[in-house]
Amino acid sequence: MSQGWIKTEPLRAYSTVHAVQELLISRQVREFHCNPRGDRKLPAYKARPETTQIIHQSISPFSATLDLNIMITVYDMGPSKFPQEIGASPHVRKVIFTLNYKSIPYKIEPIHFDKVEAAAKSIGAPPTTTKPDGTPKWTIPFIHDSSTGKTISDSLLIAQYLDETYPDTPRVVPEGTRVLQSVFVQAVETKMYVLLPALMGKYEEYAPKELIEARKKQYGHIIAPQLTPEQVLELWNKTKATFDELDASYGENEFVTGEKPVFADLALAAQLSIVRIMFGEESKEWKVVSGWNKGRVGRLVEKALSYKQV
Ligand SMILES: N[C@@H](CCC(=O)N[C@@H](CS)C(=O)NCC(=O)O)C(=O)O
Repeated sequence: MSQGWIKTEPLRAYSTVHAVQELLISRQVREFHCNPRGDRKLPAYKARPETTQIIHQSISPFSATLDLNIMITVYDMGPSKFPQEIGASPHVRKVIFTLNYKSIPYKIEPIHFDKVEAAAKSIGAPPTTTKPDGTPKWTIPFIHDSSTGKTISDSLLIAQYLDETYPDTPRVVPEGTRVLQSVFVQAVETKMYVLLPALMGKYEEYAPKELIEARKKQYGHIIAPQLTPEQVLELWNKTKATFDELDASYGENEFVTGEKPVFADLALAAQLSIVRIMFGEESKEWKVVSGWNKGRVGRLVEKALSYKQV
């Protein structure tokens, strides 16, 4: 998803009332997110450190946030249009599932699509790829870890950094598996892109406008303006077939490298959990997807979701 296109639509203008309303909503979202069962005492809101203040002033109306002495800040594309989700990027979910699996506390900062580069530069996050003209390109996710002062970009590199920095947590990029995991994750993403035209309608309800516009520019050539029900069904069947093909490679293993999940498993869960988030747990779409790969997809997403944010 990261290749090829740069969006520079101006940030929408917020009236004061609108900004305050959004800020309140964002606080509710954060409270829900940080304290879903109401069993954690929430400290008072507090101004953020100087650098982050600058990001916030230039990026979004979120100018206040909770300070839970959390060391890791995860930057996500957002805000999502679903009140229960702060950000909207499946790539970021790979990091969130990894942090939850490792029981490492974190907070999420949503960034407007057209401010990713500015935000990344202002905290020193390295670029992850290049634009068609050869200049550097920044993508979400990147994280900042205040305990080490480090800023890391790219979900797999973030996972590896977390393994190395927090060695007492379960390892997700075991020695010698990074390249293979990277190829697996790219393969899963390629399989999912086949379904993209069938998901676009729902995606528009979920993701921020700027991101939708960007994806339309990026994938306009494959997103047919009007799909017939037969064409939609064909896309679903094709995608199911390519995920079912994966099953044979697992042998007796439940997970990619054996009995415990690694980054590749969490990344697969992250990509496919988007269907559950967008359509709902009870939807026919999620029921179908959770059966893919001999039911492994459903089990994997359940497992990934069972690791809660600490
Ligand atoms: N391999 C990267 C992919 C990251 C990626 O593609 N992120 C998207 C998030 S939706 C992005 O930031 N795209 C920016 C753009 O397309 O301009 C990772 O896993 O971190």
